[in-house]
Amino acid sequence: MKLCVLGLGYIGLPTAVIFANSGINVHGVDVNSTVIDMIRSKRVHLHESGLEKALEDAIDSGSFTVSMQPQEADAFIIAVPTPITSGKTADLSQVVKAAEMLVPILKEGDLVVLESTVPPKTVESVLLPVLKQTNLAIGEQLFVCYSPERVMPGRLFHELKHNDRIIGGITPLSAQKCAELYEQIVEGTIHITDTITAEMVKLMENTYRDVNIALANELARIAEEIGFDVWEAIQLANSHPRVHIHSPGSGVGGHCIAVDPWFIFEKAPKATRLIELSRITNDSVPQLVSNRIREMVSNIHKPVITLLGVAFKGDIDDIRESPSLVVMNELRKNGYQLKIYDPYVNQDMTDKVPTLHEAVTGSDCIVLLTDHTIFKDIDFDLIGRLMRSRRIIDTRNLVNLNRLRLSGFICEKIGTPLA
Ligand code: SAJ
Repeated sequence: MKLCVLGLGYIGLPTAVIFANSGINVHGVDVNSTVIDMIRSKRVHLHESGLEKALEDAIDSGSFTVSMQPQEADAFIIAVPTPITSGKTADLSQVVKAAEMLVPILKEGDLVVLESTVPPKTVESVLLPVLKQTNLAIGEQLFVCYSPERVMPGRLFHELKHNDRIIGGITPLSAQKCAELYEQIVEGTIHITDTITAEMVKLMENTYRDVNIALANELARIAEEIGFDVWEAIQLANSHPRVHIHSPGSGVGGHCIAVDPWFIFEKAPKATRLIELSRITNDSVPQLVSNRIREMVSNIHKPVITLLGVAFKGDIDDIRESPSLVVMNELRKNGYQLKIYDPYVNQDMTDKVPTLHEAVTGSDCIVLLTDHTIFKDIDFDLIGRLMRSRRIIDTRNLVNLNRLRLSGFICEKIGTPLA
C-alpha cells in the first residue's frame, strides 16, 4: 500500500507522518520548495506539539519521502489550503491544481480523498470534472471521497487518532475503500455518508462554534452595558446539563471558524441570516476591543501600549485571521506606540519585542489578547514595577482583577462593567 499526500501544511504534514509511522509507505507533495527542503532535513515549518519527533521517526524509518511532484500510489489525500477570497467565497484553485497534478498518474483501483474544507457540492462540481479527464469510470475504477479533517491545532496528534472520522463517498465502494485507509490510523468511530453531507458536517461543526461564540460575545456586550460579570454568569449557566455557552474574547481568528461559515453563505445566502450575523458580530469584536484600549489610555500623553499575544488562540504559533492583528493595525493607524510580545510567534513584525520584560518596560497599559497558558503565570507585582503606569485590559479572563487592583493596577476585563 502506498499513499501520496498533497499539501504538507497544518493538516497534510501530520497526517502523512502518522500514516508513515504506522508502517505505510507515504510520499508527501508540496508546491513550496522551502517546505520540501526543510522536511527533507527533518525540520518542521509549523509548530505542532510532537510533530518534529514524529517527522524525524518517519524519515529515519524510510517510509516517508517528499518532493514537489506526486508519485503513483494506491491512495491520494488532498489537504491543500482553501482560502477565502475578498468576496467571501472559497478559492478552490489549489484543489483544482492538486487534482490536475494527479490526472496523469491515476490508474484503475486508486482512491482520491479530499480533506480540505470546501463549500457543499465541491466534490461533485469541482473535483469530479477534473478527475474525469483520467477516462476512468468514476466510482467503479476510480474511487473518490470527501473526508474532512476535524482536528484542533495544538492537539493534532491526539485528535487525528482519536476523533471520529466522517467519510463521504461518491459510491458506497469508494467510502469502503476510504474507511479501510483511515482504519489504519483512526481509533475513533468511522461514519460513512455521501459527499455533500460530509462537506456540510465539517462546515456545520465550525459554524456551530462561530454562532455560539457570537452569542457569548453579545452576552459580553450586554454585561458591559447593564453591569454584571459575563464570565461568572456563563460558568453558572453552563452548570445546566444542556447548556454549553462558549467564551467571549478579543474576536474569532484562525483559518477555520472565521472562514467556514462563509462557505455555507456562498451557496445559500438567503437562508443564512443567523450565520451571517454571527460572522459580523464576531468580526466586530477586535474593533470594540481597540476602542476600549483607547478609552483606557485616553488621559495619558503619548501612551505606550503592550499587546500580549499575536496568535489567534492560546499555545499555538498560528496568526492567520488573528483578531490581535486587527487590534494592532487599528491602534497603529491611530498613531499609538505599541510593544508586542508573543513567545510562540516567530514572524518578524513592527513593534514586536523578544521578551516580556522589554514589552512592559515603560508601558502604560497591558492588553491580554491571546490566551497563552503562560500569561496566567505572569508576576504582575514584578511587571507593574517596570511599567510607567499600571493599567491592564484582559480580553480572555486570564487574570484575577481583584488581586491586580491590590497591586495598584487600573483593571478592566471584557464582559464586565467598565471601570
Ligand atoms: N474562541 C473564542 N471563544 C471560544 C472558543 C474559541 O473566542 O469559546 C476563538 C479562539 O480564540 C480563536 C477562534 O475562536 O480565535 C477559533 O478557535 P477554536 O479553538 O474554536 O477553533 P480552531 O480554529 O482552532 O479549530 C476549529 C475546531 N473546530 C471545532 O471545534 C468545531 C477544529 O476541530 C477544526 O478541525 C478546525 O477548526 C478546522 O480545521 O476546521
